[in-house]
Amino acid sequence: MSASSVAERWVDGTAGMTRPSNVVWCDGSKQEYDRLIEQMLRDGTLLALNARTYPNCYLHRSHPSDVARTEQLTFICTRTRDDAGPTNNWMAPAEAKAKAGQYLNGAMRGRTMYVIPYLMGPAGSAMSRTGIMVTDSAYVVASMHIMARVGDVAIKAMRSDDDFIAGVHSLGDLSPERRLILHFPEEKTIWSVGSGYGGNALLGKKCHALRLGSWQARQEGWLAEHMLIIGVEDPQGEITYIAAAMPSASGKTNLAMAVSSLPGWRVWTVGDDIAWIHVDANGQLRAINPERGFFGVAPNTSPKTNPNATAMVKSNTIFTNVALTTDRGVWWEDMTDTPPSECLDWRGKKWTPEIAKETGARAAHPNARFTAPASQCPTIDPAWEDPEGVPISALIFGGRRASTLPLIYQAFNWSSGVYLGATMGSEMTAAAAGTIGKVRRDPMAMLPFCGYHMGDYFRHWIKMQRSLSVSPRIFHVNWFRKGADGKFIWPGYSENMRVLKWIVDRARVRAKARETAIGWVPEYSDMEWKGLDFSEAQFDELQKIERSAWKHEVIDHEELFIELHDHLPKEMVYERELLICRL
Ligand code: OXD
Ligand code: MN
Repeated sequence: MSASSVAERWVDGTAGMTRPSNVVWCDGSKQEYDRLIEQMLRDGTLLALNARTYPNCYLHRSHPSDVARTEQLTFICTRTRDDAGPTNNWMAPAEAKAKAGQYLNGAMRGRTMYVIPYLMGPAGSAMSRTGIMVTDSAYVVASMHIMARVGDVAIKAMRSDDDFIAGVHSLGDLSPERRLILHFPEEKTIWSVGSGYGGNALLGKKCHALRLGSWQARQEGWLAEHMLIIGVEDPQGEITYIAAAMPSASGKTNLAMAVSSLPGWRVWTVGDDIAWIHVDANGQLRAINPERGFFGVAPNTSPKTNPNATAMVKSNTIFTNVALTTDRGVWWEDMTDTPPSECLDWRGKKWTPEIAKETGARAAHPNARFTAPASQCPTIDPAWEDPEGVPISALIFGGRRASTLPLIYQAFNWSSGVYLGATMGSEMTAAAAGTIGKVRRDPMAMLPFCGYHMGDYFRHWIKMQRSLSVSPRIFHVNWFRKGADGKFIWPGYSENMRVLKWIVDRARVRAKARETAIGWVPEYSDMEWKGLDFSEAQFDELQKIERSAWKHEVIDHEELFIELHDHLPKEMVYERELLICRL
């Protein structure tokens, strides 16, 4: 493989800093993947699963202190603090490089440095972008093979010699004390040291496709979003594409692969985590999924909650921090109704239901993951790799809210939709005492992923409408509203199809709605109820808009707006004032 001279010079310079014993350029081939797997089976990085029940599947156990993204160690290193904004951790570029340089200097001694040219997005798409990352982790290389398009395809997609995001990754010594995830948007560079966890180490994903992606998107006039993409097919066979943003661990993968409870309706999967959205020559939004695989949360994935993901991970999958059953299969909490009588937990220790009862020990880590090729998803959309992307007709924002937010409402227009996305929030689940139930504002589910000032990000969203000839309809969903009895009112999962149907019908201007203070809502009779016993009274409880609660809600929005003060677009202030007037 030949890379551009800029890339080669950068790789040489990085090797000069990290001092690997050898440098290997990856070609993305199956032979390369197989060699890496064999090597990791030999050195114990991977365990082979049952070749009959889980062909070509492997288990990786991470360092116990390296199991999730570490937001407190993640920085945006712009020249000025103001460009990173108040919602990001910021470090000056020189200080960041000096600090991480200490951990990276000589970090690859005795190790191989793999150079991975990768393409985010389908081959041949003008929306796709190249990255070149180096890493000393074979697990990262194998995972990148699944999650991105690796090799020549990435080099060929470069529009110029320096048209790539440069990523340096080293496991370092895996100590959280010497871990840093650094983004230098002005230099199109990422440095990540001290973690092998997907969100920190697979640099194409959160670091490139969202943090640097959002920076590039703003410069180039597109959107890099923390959104799933689905195609909803109606009984006439017409597909309406929707992108949806929900905070991490709120069921995005389940929605991306939803099974419909409505006959004749079905969901096609384009992506489960990230959408790159451009405006085409006709002023229509079109989206690609920059990824090639799914890095999903295993716990709570079951034949009941997500039969498609369950089928998808039966082959060619790398599992991380799940439990190992006695027949070399995998298990995690809620995967089956009955737990195995014995297995090895995510750290390799004996686990039984009795031990769990006594000590509270979990079999799988709560953030245990599967890494599987998207092509194996039974509902993968035939157009998921279309270089032109898919046309987006609706956007959904969703939070996890026990009260106040109805199951579904539609924003009045683009700017009220941007306001709705900008102010979305979720109740924190397992946080420290006193904070449970507190709403964390997570604008467009991008709080940990926006690579620049959040106020400028809202401004960019508002501005996008100027280039649109058709504005997609914007909706908010909340599957998690609870009744007076403390139980979820809405059954969720496959029944969410009823909500998707109303959204599609609204986008196609064939469903009715009622105007309220916060937006358009369906009446009971506007929804399809066949096959579900759900009364009008239950629906009213689910859809109730309490003015007093909403007044508090709007007061709460102000906290974020004050934080963003001089960068906040005036449209957001107007939208808030309009909402106050209507309430
Ligand atoms: C993810 C996340 O892993 O959002 O997708 O944290
Ligand atoms: Mn995510």
